[in-house]
Amino acid sequence: MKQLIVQFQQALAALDRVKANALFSEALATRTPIQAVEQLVVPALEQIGAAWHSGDIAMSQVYMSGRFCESLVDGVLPPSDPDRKHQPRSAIVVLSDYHDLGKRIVYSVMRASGFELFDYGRLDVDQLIEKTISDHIRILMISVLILPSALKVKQVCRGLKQSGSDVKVVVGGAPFLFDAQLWQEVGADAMGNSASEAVAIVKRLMGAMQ
Ligand code: B12
Repeated sequence: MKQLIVQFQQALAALDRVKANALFSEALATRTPIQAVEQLVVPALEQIGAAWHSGDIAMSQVYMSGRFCESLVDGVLPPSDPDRKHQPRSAIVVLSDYHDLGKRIVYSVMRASGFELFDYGRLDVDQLIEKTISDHIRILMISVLILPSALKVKQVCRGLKQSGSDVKVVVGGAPFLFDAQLWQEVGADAMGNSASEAVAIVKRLMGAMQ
């Protein structure tokens, strides 16, 4: 698998869609779509990020890699499953920053696992508090890309609490992967490292709500 990740990462950095597509198909031959996404796409993008950080590739390569992976993921993760679970009202959102991939994967995997949830797209703090309250959301999933956005989760949690909402806030994304305590510092109820963990967390929260 390591070899495949390196090749996939090189194809992305070279903006070679045909090669990247072929390598992704190779991964899909022996894995489920979500395994292929989490075992190939996610680590390759992490390496792309590290290469940008060390000055080896340009931001445009990072951007194009992200966009291309979005379309690959869109193509294999089913948008819905007919057998929906009875569940508390839930929503997912990107808080403030401009990225979609993490949220898109978590959303697809949640839906593919039978959960129905609102996709709020990208919102800022006040809009998110307002929408969460007016939609009577019980489980709110927040995805962020950069640290300043992660810190804004604190304002969201405070605002929701002040308005009397009993919503459970689940967070995820790069800043929370780098700092294992951050989710508690911003007042979230749980943090997930991956889309599969998101499903497990929501199941646990649902159990505690009954
Ligand atoms: C691709 C990328 C971008 C793309 C995003 C394109 C897109 N369409 O999404 C672009 C080029 C736009 C971008 C821009 C920037 N980026 Co950038 N980017 C990345 C990179 C390389 C990969 C991110 C990614 O998409 N990963 C793949 C997805 C699938 O992973 P993920 O988001 O982590 O999601 C997974 C889990 O975290 C989890 N998850 C995610 N959300 C949720 C939510 C819940 C509820 C749960 C349970 C789980 C969960 O499940 C997902 C699937 O496994 C990372 C490197 C890294 N190590 O993450 C840097 C990185 C995130 N970027 C960084 C930075 C600094 C920036 C910029 C500020 C750069 C700049 N100077 O302009 C801008 C900020 C833009 C903005 N304001 O929003 C830093 C952040 C550092 C920090 N501590 O804040 C990183 C870590 C790079 C680095 N090493 O410095 N970036």
